[in-house]
Amino acid sequence: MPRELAPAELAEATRHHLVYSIGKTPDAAKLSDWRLALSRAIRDRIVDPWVATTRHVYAHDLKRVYYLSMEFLIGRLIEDAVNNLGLEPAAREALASLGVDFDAAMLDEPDAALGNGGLGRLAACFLDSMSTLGIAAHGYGIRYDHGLFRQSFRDGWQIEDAEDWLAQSHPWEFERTEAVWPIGFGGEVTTRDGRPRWEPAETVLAAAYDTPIPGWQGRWVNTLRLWSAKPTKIFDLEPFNRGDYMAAAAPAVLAQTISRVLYPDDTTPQGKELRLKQEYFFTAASLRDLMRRFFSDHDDAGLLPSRVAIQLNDTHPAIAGPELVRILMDERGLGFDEAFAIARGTLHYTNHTLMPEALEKWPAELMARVLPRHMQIIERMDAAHAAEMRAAGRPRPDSVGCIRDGEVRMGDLSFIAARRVNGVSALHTDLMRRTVFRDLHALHPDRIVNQTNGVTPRRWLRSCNPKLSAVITEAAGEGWEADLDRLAALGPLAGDAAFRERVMAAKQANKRHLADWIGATCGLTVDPGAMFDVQIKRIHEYKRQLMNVLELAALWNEMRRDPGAPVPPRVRIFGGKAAPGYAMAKAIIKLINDIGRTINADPAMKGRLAVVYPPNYNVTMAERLIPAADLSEQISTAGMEASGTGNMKLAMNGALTIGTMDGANVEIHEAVGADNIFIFGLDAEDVSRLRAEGYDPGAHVARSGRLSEVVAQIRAGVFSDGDGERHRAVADNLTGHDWFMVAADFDTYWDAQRRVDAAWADPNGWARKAVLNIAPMGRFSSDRTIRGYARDVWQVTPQF
Ligand code: 26W
Repeated sequence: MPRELAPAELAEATRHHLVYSIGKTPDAAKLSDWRLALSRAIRDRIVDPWVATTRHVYAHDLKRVYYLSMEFLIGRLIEDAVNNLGLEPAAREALASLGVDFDAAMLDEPDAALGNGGLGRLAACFLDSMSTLGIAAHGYGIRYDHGLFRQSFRDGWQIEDAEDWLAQSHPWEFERTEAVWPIGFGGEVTTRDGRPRWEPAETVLAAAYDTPIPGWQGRWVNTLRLWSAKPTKIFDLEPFNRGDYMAAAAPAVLAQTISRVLYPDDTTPQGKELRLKQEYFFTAASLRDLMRRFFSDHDDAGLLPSRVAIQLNDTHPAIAGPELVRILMDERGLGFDEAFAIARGTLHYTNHTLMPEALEKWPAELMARVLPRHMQIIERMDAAHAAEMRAAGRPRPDSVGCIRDGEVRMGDLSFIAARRVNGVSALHTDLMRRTVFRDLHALHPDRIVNQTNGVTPRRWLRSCNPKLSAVITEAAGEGWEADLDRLAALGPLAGDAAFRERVMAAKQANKRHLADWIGATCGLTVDPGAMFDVQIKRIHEYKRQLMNVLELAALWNEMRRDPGAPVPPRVRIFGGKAAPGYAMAKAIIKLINDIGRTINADPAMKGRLAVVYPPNYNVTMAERLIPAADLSEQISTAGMEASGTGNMKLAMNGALTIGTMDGANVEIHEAVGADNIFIFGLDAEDVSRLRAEGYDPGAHVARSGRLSEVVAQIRAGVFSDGDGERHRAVADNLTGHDWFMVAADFDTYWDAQRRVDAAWADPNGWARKAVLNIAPMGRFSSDRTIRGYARDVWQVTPQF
């Protein structure tokens, strides 16, 4: 732990950076100048332990972990740094002495939105845990100029605008001009002295930017290295002299396009060439970089599996298999079998979704055109695997193979090139073995293991919910942030009224704070005494925001029909973005905003029912909403949400869950007990059985009076100024197709919500359940998850 820092010292360091790093005098400084200056002062405190960590790893030749991910949904870094270094009180006092509001300064930093949702945020939580546990790890990704788009609503429709996190300088990164790698594309494969030789047609440079990742208490600092694309030739003078300025700039623009923007899809790959180039660009640069580091103090490539573990965050970096084999064969002169064996000893693959449309498949002709040598190697790896299985007397069924119907299947490629393959919740891993990877699992029965997701309690409890954290420290003592199983100490206190009072007082204070923010930003007055019912996640049909809003409309009908009905006041809060090309998800957003507007405009609902949908849900908004949530909506079609991580964050902050037996909800149910969660609906078996038997959504709608009433209202334009056409697509899909079984689960969902109402009517009982949701959450810390990866996948020993 860096030595204590007095507020005055930090104030002086901040003032120094304001003048000498930012170039501003205190009287002229704006909030962002002070925020940048403080960031520099804090960063100075991170560099020493960073250097010490790097030296320690080299000195002890620790096995290294490389986490390759197209996405790192980091959010703001300033609060992480301040909290992990234990500098929050000092920083708050230091800024106050300089006349600057600490909270405002913290919120002034733009989110690094370098991810879409669950997969990207998980990668960020893992970075925090790997540093906290003292694992020698690097994160490798892309330094997008523009992260996930900024969402706004125009008349209830989602509008996307480019995000611009680098508009101001990013104070936490260091440009590494010495770490620049040429990355080739296209061209052809020739033979030189008997060995294949790839001659790329175009080359871009991958330039490294390092961000230090301090763990809890700053004892260990790992590196996140993000690659930015640069042109080999910055500027073409010849066309410029001819006045053809576009041609002069074109090469640079083209090269930089590779790291220009994050693809905003979190399910259906667009299959665009640029996306494949992005995947190869960062994967190849990362492999070059880690191989240089390996060979800087090892010379036997055969040692790689024992000194390096590479984790592929889904199939997006799957080209790492062929690239590693290429480098070992074509550049280090190894034979194919040895190269392939080394790759299979070093690579590990995590699957995050079973959605068929989300499994990446690249047209073989595109792969052969963009990466001709890799296409050759993929064919060789595939053939070698088939031969190996034949030799083992377990010939591969036709369903298995990296290349099929003219497509390269990145899931199968990742599986055959990996030592371990893991799912992200017990149910998901089980379904992997029984569905998408059934045949590969039969061939390699010990390769698939489970590593249930987790979240970092530093950001998602300590930092975003200081009020509840103080109550937890009273009960569990100091240090629970890095030993979350200590939350168990709260269990016995669930029966202690005074303790419950303190937990709910923290919740109430967070709700009042959020109500003020909703008032200021959405212009809506909400009652902090009402139940805050929250569904925050990407908009997707399988996550069933539609079922949520249909139940809401049915509740509105009920409350109007029977004003005396014992329905406690609720504020239903939505947050989430839809992929720009996902029409049905965007239609669902419009329906939510239309139904919300209708309910909020109904005088009979004042103080009884309100709908809030703040635009541009992101990490910082999650940190604002989660501490104030009473009810957590985890209502996906069973078998479709691989894990979920928002469910863990909300339960950790004392929200009760209403949900299906899907993903990690199953393990949350196990942890909190059936009395402290509201489970409903079909489970994964039921869903596949109903699908097999033939599912008739229309019949289900007809059988539900409440649902058919709402569908009729939608068709009649009740929520759309009488325009029955506006939401026709949603209504038709629901009654005609309903792949995600909203109609089948609607009535049990309604009943579960009424069970929630009954529980809410007993504040002591609710408080007790809230405490019994927090207490067992230790197992959902990403520290537990990373300890699992270290033991079962990477075979590394955490230092702490
Ligand atoms: C190529 C387009 C694309 C991009 C991202 C396809 C799929 C993805 C991700 C795998 C989608 C994703 O974020 N999956 C989520 O991963 C979380 C972390 O493991 C899980 O908790 C969620 O259940 C899962 O939906």
